[in-house]
Amino acid sequence: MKEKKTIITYGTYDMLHEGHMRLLERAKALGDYLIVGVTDENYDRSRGKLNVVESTKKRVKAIEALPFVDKVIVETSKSQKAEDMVKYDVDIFAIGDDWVGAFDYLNEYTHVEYLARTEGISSTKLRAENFDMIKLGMVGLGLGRDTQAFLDEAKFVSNLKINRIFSRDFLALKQFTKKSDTIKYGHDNYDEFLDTSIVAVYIDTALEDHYMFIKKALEAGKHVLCENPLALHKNELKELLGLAKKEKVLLLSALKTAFLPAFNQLLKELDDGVIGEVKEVRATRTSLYKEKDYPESFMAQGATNILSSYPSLLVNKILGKSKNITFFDQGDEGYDVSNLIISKHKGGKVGVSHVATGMKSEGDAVISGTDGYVYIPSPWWLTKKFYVRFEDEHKSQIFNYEFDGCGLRYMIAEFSSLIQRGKRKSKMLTPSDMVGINRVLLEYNERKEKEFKSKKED
Ligand code: C2G
Repeated sequence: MKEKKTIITYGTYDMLHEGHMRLLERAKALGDYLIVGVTDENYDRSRGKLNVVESTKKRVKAIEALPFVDKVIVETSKSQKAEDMVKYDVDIFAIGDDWVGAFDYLNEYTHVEYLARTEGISSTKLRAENFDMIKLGMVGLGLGRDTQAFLDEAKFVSNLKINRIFSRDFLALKQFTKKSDTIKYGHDNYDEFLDTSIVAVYIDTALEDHYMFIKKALEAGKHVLCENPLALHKNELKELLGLAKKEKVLLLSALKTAFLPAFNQLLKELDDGVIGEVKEVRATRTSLYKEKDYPESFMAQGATNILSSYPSLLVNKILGKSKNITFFDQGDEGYDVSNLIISKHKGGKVGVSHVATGMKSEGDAVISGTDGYVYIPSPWWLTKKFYVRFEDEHKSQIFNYEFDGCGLRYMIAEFSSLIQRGKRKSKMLTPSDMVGINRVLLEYNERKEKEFKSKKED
């Protein structure tokens, strides 16, 4: 006979409330020793909980402070529960009855008990009561990305309302607002649009207009989420980030990959040394825009301007800022249709980014380390799964973070959550990350310009 009966339960416990506490008290009453697993941010996001406002640290602290809790652990993946049952020799797994049936598989390891949930209170309700609704306006009618996809994904983010759109194209605007079930107000005057009650904008226009649209929005005190690249010329991004700081608003680059659960897990694993010391990062992104319905002017921005932010994100996040960059470009109509970008980083580490709009290639990524490598299958920028492989193939691991939709919801959730929490920087994509990523295409544009000038002089 065991001396003490161990109970375990799990949850997010965002904005700890009476419903949580009552459940924990009753769980403890089932035995002698209560272990509480608090879900971490990344796991929550991967299981669709996008709107959690408190950090893992804060939530763990709140649970630790409860007198009836004996031990707090952090839950990082779906498979952890079964492992914990064995590890802690658990007698009872207790959880609210909103989960009835979902954890029956754990009966193989322990006794599963569903406890009645407290009616009338929830974190969702508290968040709605405690945080203002964020009104967001869209700028541009889906040039680089489908406007409707953004709206569909935004529905998964709470406390966010999108009901206005700006476009210079009056006819397209009229057609869009007529059809849309959410956006009823169309503006063809940007100043008037900024003068409304919106607090934030999402910009998706022709690349050369990003800088001007961002600048005006920041000056009007609006938070900005903008498609890539944020700026095409030297010093512009730094100026915009300085302006955002001065206006105390958020400026975030819409690099959706940076906010995906699998991508963040990958960075964590690399930081923990899963493949030893990283020596090289290779990533490819190609897209034949000509086969889609894109205007010539968009194509004329060239492969580097249109696409390099994605591989640069991977390279910069893992290897840090680039020290010197070599470009091997191809193109014949004044802009590049392919560019192999090789960058050198601290410690002699190498980044290899390949972008193309005029040829097709495998869009995968490989990160090589002293002990092994990570392989992210195509399309790596929609990171769902990655493989960690070693010389000894038996040691290989697969990390799987499948997600629904096109992945935009994680980015939109981060943007809106930062605004709600009064934060002006994202840890997932810092201002310095944004500057490092932008630098690659700025260098390329600068060199092209010099080349062009010297040719003219000849
Ligand atoms: N709960 C409750 N009454 C409420 C709200 C929540 O009894 N009004 C319970 C839930 O049933 C759950 C616990 O409090 O047992 C934590 O709830 P959440 O923070 O919402 O976490 P949840 O998503 O249910 O975590 O691994 C995570 C768990 O599988 C589930």
